[in-house]
Amino acid sequence: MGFNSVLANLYRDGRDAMGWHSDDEPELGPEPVIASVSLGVARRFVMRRRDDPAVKREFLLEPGSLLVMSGSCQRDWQHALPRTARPVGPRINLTFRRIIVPPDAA
Ligand SMILES: O=C(O)CCC(=O)C(=O)O
Repeated sequence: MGFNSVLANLYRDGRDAMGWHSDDEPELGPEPVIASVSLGVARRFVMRRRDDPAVKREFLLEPGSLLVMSGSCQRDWQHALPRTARPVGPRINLTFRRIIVPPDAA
């Protein structure tokens, strides 16, 4: 089972950001594998547990990095790409996913 779609996000500068969310849309299935490739400037990527938002993890997503989220990650964690006041250039993020088409929609 490979990926069959990719979502591209452009962050023009540090004012562009992504709020807290999980990639838990029904069309992704119960335990989606999300492969996230970062290009451009490095930006902070933060995660927090849904059942205890005080539990956080933080990663610096460098250009060329690959972050894979799988298993219960989307069910148990939210993630975000915070704004930054630092003067930073553009960043592009590509997230590869598998969209599962429900049988009655085929
Ligand atoms: O830009 C990123 O690294 C995060 C993107 C993201 O959260 C998403 O596409 O769901």
